[in-house]
Amino acid sequence: MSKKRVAYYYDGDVGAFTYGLGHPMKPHRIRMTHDLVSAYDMLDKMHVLRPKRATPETMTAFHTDEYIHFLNRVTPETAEELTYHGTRFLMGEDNPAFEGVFEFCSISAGGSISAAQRITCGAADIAINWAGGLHHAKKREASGFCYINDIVLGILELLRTYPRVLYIDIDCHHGDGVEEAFYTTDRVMTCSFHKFGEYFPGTGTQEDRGRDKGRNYAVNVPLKDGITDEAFKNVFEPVIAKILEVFRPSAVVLQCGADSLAGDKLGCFNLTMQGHAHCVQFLRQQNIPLILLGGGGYTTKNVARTWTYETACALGIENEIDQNLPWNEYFEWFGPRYRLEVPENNMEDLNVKDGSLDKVRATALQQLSQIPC
Ligand code: ZLM
Ligand code: CA
Ligand code: ZN
Repeated sequence: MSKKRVAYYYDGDVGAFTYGLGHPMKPHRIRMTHDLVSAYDMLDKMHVLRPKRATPETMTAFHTDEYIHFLNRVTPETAEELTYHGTRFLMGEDNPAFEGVFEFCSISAGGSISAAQRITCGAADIAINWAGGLHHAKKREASGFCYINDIVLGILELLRTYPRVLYIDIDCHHGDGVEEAFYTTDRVMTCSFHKFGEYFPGTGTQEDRGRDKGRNYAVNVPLKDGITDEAFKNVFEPVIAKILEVFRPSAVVLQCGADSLAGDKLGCFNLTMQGHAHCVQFLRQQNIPLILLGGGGYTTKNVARTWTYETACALGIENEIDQNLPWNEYFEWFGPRYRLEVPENNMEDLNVKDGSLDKVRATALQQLSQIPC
């Protein structure tokens, strides 16, 4: 497998932001990931870059002026007043007006925009921004822990150069914000794998497949609890292979939300680190420019393990990496085994039991067969 030029975006300030006591989203996991990547000596094998922070103006390529103006000035103290008593812009406890929220967003979005620029200028084959992947953010409001849609901003940057961009989302939640942004265009195909049924945000059925010119260019793969590596691969590979065949993307953006891992605090799938990373390996071998983004992931030690391993996959060195974790700043968090692994658990896979996975795959492939050649 040929070597690839990898650009890795990281801002040392990102780990210090906090959504507030008890909030499941912890920016500190980005720092844990970076520490582990560093302990594995991967930093000198790639271009490590601090992203330029996104300005309010660049954010308005997708978001409304009014929302960006709000986000740029809101503080914990003024939130009540500026949200008109919680009726606009933010979504209750999911999206608190935490200290430094705009700066956090500018780092996250700056990383994804910079990653896209690094790809379009031809300086990298793979670009990584683990602080990105915040797929729920809407044009005029925050949603589901996401304020600025760094993914949409990154894809818009890619569209300045490339005719077609494929977005793939393996976060346990539906990638609704990205789907909505590109719902009526045939230049971006979105494909989300997610838990569906009494689960946030509640969208992403296979009936939702795009509108007007974008009809059939939004692909949804709704899943049930407990999906394992094998079952996931058996739907991911054929659907993505078919998309690559009919859509022929110039670049791929993969949202690597880690709440699809076994044992996640909010997720309900049963993927191992290897099963999750298989998606990265599969896309890397297609030789199409690739952007890897973060996303969800609420059992932070497993997030750090998996995004570290996926960084190794991007570099093509995953087979050389020691399964015993090297000493690092957060070593004790990784006990009792101190290994680079996320094992599966004994939950039942409700997708396979009733053959629902076969139906979902068949429906997705049938939709894709309607894309003109
Ligand atoms: N309540 N605190 C995934 C985004 C999932 C909406 C139900 C809030 C939580 C959750 C927040 C400490 C991605 C919903 C939940 C309680 C209305 C969601 C703050 C616990 C807490 O203890 C908590 C005060 C909080 C939020 C749980 N919220 C779990 N699930 C989802 C949003 C984001 O992974 O896809 C990408 C990054 N929200 O279910 C409620 C309906 C708010
Ligand atoms: Ca998803
Ligand atoms: Zn999620």
